[in-house]
Amino acid sequence: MTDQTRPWRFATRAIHSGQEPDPSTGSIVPPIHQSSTFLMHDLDTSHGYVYSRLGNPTRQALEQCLPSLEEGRYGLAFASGLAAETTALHLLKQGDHVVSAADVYGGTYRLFAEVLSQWGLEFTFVDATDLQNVADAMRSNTRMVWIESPTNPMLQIIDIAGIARLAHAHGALLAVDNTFASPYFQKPLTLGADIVSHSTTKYLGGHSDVIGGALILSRQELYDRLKPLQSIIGAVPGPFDAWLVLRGIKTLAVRMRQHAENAHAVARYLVAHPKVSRVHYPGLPEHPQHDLAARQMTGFGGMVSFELKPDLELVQRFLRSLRIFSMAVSLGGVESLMAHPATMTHSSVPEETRRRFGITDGLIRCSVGLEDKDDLITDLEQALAGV
Ligand code: P1T
Repeated sequence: MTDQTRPWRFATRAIHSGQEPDPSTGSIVPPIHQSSTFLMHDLDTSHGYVYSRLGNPTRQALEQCLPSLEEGRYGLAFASGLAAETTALHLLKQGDHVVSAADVYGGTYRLFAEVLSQWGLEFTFVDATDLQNVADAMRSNTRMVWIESPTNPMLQIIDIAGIARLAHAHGALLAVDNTFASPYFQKPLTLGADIVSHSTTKYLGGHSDVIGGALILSRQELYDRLKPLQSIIGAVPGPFDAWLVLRGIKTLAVRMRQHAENAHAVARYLVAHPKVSRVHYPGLPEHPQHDLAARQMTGFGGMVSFELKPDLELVQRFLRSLRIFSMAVSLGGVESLMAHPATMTHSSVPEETRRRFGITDGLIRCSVGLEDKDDLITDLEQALAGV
């Protein structure tokens, strides 16, 4: 289907792409088609809707909107970010090798290292901020490189275009988890990535009220392989969840601008605080990949990690004394959250690997929400005063 919204800019596409008024009722908002099955008019299952695992009109509205955000051509929605990842990895077969960035969401690490490796895929985890590490890990059977940028939780920036060249020179696909940046600030397909993955649970949904995932592609050949996998594996979102993600996307542009502005203010405050030993935010000039971030992103996002004394009792006291920030995993919602990666999001990563990549007991990850930034800083001030 041709996308009439193509010539429009990001914020306009986010509101209108795939979301034309409903032709049968005029409803401005796409209806929630809460039906598992659809009336068939003949024995031909190749057109129209048949069964909601295969396709559903609300999910299709989301699947049309997603590629318009990422400047791709095809979108597939899933029941979670990990469902999207699992489906993408089914492009590979037993004996294939994947080079993965080591600094990825703990659940991704676990899916690769504990589950898919049992099914005959081989994984090498590297510090992908240095392209040489990726080059050294490539083998004749390497079929995919998997990265995040910015990474979870260290906020490292990985050179997407550089890794795309490397992967393609070896005949491998590059998949980029674009959850942290969101398509508002970064479009990996335009930098050479083959697959973009999202946990739509985060910035796309934006309100901490839905679990979802997505894959976005430019090439038809990949879509033709992944579209059947989506329905064969069956990890699809229900219509209401697809609708919630679509509703979140409508305000993505304004939310991301404010997330980034608030995160910048929080990062600058933390840098100057004597009890904070390090701050990881790609928008700070002292961030080791600040220049790369400025080149491949159009803004630095809403996530900030920082380090207190590596003392679990002190960290817990700090987290519990916050009044606006909630101690919780996940990110990308309107409300500010703080997580402790070593015991929460990355507890499944072996301790030795965690330490090697800087996930100390003092590391705190902060999803800066849309509250007034002065209130957020006042909250940090009072909590830091108590530790
Ligand atoms: O939770 P789910 O929707 O399945 O998404 C998994 C996922 C994938 N990629 C990234 C970069 C993520 O951060 C996540 C989920 N992360 C958290 C729940 C968290 O607190 O980091």
